[in-house]
Amino acid sequence: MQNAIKSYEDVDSWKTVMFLYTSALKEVGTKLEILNDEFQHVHQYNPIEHIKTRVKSAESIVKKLKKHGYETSIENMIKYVNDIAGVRVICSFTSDIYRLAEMIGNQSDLKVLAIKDYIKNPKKSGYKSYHMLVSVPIFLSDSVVDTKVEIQIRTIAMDFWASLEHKIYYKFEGNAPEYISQDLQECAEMVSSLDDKMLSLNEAIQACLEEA
Ligand code: 0O2
Repeated sequence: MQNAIKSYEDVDSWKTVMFLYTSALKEVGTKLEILNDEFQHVHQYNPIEHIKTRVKSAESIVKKLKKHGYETSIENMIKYVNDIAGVRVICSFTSDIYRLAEMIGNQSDLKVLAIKDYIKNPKKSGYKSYHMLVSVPIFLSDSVVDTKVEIQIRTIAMDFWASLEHKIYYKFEGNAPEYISQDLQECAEMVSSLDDKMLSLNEAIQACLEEA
């Protein structure tokens, strides 16, 4: 890199911003893998089914800035778009989500900037997921830059619903007919019951194993 980055304020080019966000994704991705491996080592159980990372596309960043009434600039995207670096963690059971969130919160070098619990408070659409906005220090040759990453933690069932709903809504560009929104909300309820059922089944199996 030509110019040293001392803080976010020095970040003035698209390439540099993307370099920071990509580095932040690597850091957080590795942390999550270590937590999962440690859990397997101690409890012989993996709370994480899989992890997906992505850097938001330029088009999506501009769309989000416009939606919130901000001009398109590097400064505004750093300030106002919190999910440029996104990690999606897919867990087996709802209980794993809170266990994992606690483990992430206990990492001393991560700062938790905000939490949105859309599991306890689902969105009107029916969307459920646990969002953590964290900042992770990126150690460069002569400076450290705290960089934001949004971590979305959800079960396989929640992810199934969110992925398909996202696709359907994209087709309608947010203006789906009422009966479709209604059906999607019903599907979200089915997905929640499935999660509850799977969790209680798992607890029953654990209890049987302990008795044996
Ligand atoms: P993409 O393509 O996943 O990146 P916002 O409300 O979006 O303006 P904020 O604070 O980022 O601002 O919102 P939030 O609720 O914390 O997180 C937004 C992200 O959560 C979305 O990113 C989606 O990934 C996911 N999300 C939120 N609500 C829904 C929903 O109703 N359905 C689905 N499928 N996903 C949802 P983007 O940028 O919208 O999209």
